[in-house]
Amino acid sequence: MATIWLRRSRTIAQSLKHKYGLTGILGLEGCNSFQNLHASSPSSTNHDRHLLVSTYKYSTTIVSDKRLKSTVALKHLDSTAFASDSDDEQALDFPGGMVSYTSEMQFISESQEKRIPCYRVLDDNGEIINGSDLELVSKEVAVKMYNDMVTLQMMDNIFYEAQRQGRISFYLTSMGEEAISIASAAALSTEDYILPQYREPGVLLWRGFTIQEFANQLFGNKADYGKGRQMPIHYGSNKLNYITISSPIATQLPQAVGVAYSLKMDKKDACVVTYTGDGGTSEGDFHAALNFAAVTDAPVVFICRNNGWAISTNVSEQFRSDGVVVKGQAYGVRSIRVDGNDALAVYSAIHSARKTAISEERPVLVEALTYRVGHHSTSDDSTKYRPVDEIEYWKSARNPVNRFRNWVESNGWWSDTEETELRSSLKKQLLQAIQAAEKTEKPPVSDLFSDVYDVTPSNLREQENQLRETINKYPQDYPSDVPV
Ligand SMILES: Cc1ncc(C[n+]2csc(CCOP(=O)(O)OP(=O)(O)O)c2C)c(N)n1
Ligand SMILES: [Mg+2]
Repeated sequence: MATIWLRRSRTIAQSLKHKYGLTGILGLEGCNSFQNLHASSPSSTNHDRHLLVSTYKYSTTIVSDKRLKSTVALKHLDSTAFASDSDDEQALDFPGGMVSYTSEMQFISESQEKRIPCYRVLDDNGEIINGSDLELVSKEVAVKMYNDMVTLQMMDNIFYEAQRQGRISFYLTSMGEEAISIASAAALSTEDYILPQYREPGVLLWRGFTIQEFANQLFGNKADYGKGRQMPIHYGSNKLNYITISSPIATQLPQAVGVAYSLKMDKKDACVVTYTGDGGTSEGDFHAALNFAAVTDAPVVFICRNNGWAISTNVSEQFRSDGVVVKGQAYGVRSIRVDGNDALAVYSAIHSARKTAISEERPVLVEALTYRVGHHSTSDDSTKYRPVDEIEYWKSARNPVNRFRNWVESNGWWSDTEETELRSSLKKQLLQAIQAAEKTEKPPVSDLFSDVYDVTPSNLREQENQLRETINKYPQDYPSDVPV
């Protein structure tokens, strides 16, 4: 098989040589498999080898001419970095870049001596640490950030209670992680696309999704953009460039790279921001996404909310590496570790990451250290697998909302009176939104069968008729508020 193929290649090489009259002009990137195949052939000669390499060079030239400019790698490993610490004068001219030799047999250590530090700007009391490298936040932005954090807290308390009362079937809070979603959203443009996991409703809130819109989705009523077909908390908004949440963990990550790549091809002044939890980084999709983003130079910011837990799995069982941040470098992705409970640090880091993603056309990985103060969801009781003291410590001593409030207050931008007014107004709005959402009609049964096919296929029409017949026959077993 290999011999036939080699003969064919030789013929092609000869005809190309005849046609173009020159031997390879490009480098040898990517030719190792070609050479390996050739080397394994017993009948190969030096002449064949030369010819094959030439063939490869011709075809690369032709293919790369046709390639879209946006697929051409702009950045390579620093070619000056390879020989700096080697006494061997020879070096390996390897596809993808030069590699120096060493006669010292040294395995790369599985860990660094010191853990990667965590960037923060506000100390535990909410005071700016002298000499901090930060992006300034105006009064208007800071007050909105704080307002939205409190709104998220209140939404979580009241919607969580609504689930406990059996009014909605499921809920999931952002408790303890309010700073990550709100501060990152504040640092972005609304033109940037969001591909969330599920603990980032704060981004929607920042972009103007109303309390009523949240309630409509949770109650799956007629006003819900998903027409009640998604489970509660799977929000989405076309208008706000927020791609609908889906439960299979980490699927949003490679999708985000695709979206980012398309923004780059369209030369948009925007990036994609995608979120994952620490648990999400154990999915293959996380690794595929980082690599895919690196090689396509896609303008995407990966934000990992490392909150210590993936339901009952602690991070110490999740990975042996120094968290998530170190994984970026292995894929050639610039990375930073941030204190996820310091809103100003998150804001500054994301502001800078966005700039890098767009102006340098490259991905960035941000690991935000935080803690999931709430249960995983309403289907979980986290006191079964973690100490209550640990939860309490993060809820009070490391609370991101209180810490940010201290800073906003110290600037004279917030007061106790404003706090009381905000909380009581939010409570009213939330209760009204729940009542209105509850009263709004449910989407009709026919909506279960629409929006997938342009023309509904006959098997689906049959199923729809069957469902109607069954509901009419056993009405007591079906919700009475769904129009049949
Ligand atoms: C592919 C897949 N596997 C398993 C699950 C079940 N599951 C839902 S959430 C979750 C934990 C995710 O943890 P993490 O990514 O750390 O996010 P967090 O809940 O801590 O915000 C798991 C295992 C799922 N939804 N999808
Ligand atoms: Mg987690």
